[in-house]
Amino acid sequence: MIHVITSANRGLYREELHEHFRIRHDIYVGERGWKALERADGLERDQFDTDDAIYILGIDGGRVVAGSRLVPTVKPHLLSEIFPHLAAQRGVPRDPAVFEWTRIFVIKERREGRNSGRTAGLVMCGLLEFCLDQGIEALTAIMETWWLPRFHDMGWTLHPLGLPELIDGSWTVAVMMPMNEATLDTTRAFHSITAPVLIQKGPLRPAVTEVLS
Ligand code: A1S
Repeated sequence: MIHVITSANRGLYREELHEHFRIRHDIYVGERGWKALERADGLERDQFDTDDAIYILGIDGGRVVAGSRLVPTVKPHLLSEIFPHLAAQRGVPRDPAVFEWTRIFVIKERREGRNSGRTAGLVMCGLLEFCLDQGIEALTAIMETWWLPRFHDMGWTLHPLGLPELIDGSWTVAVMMPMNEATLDTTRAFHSITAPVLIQKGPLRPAVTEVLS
């Protein structure tokens, strides 16, 4: 199932969070070859893995199988600090109801291809459920353009924030994606998911109101 981890319930998930940073290093540094993220401790963490970061993790039988990160756009985030030029046309959104989505992964054994992708689909449904529950109205993301048909097939709306650029050999674009019930419905239908998938254990931290204070 899909679990949400914030600074409020992090104590319940110490091992899983550590495992997730280790898997991120394996995948982003080892598999994807993003050497700028390499760290001697073998844990991929950057300056945006702060107390404000929210993690949506797929955990199966105590094992982390998938993950994603949300960061409030009113705080420093990847688009505002590193890639603002990708939002040259519409500007970098900074809004308490808009979060930046980064670091989606599925471990290799659970990858299933674009037309099924059930584990990835569970993460996306969990993410949508969390956003709707917390009043998060949209996500921003920086993505390689191969994602575009995939989101189109799932019925998502994507608003480009600027023109695509070639980054490390991949065409990359920044987008804003509204989060709403219709998108949750079409994403569930695409992945044949019929019920809520998100588990919220322990104290909850209201995502939107918290960053306002
Ligand atoms: C963060 C972006 C934001 C959204 C947050 O038609 P198909 O079935 O062949 O399509 C496949 C692949 O071709 C395509 N695909 C995956 N990785 C690709 C790549 N590096 N370049 C070009 N195309 C790529 O996506 C379809 C499905 O891929 P999959 O791996 O078989 O299955 P699954 O289960 O849907 O998992 C997709 C993800 C992206 C989660 C998985 O491949 C993964 O964890 N990759 C490593 C982490 C990663 O690159 N994350 C994106 C960070 S940008």
